[in-house]
Amino acid sequence: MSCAVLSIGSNLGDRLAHLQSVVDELGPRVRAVSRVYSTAPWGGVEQQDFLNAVVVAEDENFGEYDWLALGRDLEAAAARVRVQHWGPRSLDVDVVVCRTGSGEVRSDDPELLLPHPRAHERAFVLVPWLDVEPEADLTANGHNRPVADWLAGLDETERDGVHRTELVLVDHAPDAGSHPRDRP
Ligand code: PH2
Ligand code: MG
Ligand code: MG
Repeated sequence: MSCAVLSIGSNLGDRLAHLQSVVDELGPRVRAVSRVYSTAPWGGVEQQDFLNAVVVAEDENFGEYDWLALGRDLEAAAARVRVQHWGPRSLDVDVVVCRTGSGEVRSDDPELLLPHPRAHERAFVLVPWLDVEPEADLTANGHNRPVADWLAGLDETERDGVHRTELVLVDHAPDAGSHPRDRP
């Protein structure tokens, strides 16, 4: 059994549809879905704004590499439909943290670094994550801190680039009504 916090983003083509494809494919594994945020591009490459969200998912039979593989399959599916040439991402699915019965997974594999080594620097990950897990914490640079504290420590400009939208990802899971985002 494992539970993954997934950061999903798109800045090419039908951005919302690309994000929705992740929620659709995860199906009953979805535990919570954040709101959708419009976010300024992070990392210095001039490109279109992204839509970003965070999904928490659980699967009895999944380990961390299964989440990685699923993410890559979804990225490939979105790219096949939308991307004509090199450029911004039609869909990016990143595993931020993965929790199992024996605790949070640490991984030094360059293919799957866990926890995600840049998550604590990215308001486009931290803000939607707090929607669905307000009490979450995250280890970075050897420090375990509440996600809210990592966010508070970021430059104002970084936080100001993240805007909540009215867009909603539709979760078809049977208990979708009990998700935090659906509460008044
Ligand atoms: N993903 C990147 C690079 N920069 N910026 C934002 N705002 N959102 C992203 O998802 C993103 C990015 C490559 O993974
Ligand atoms: Mg990424
Ligand atoms: Mg990625």
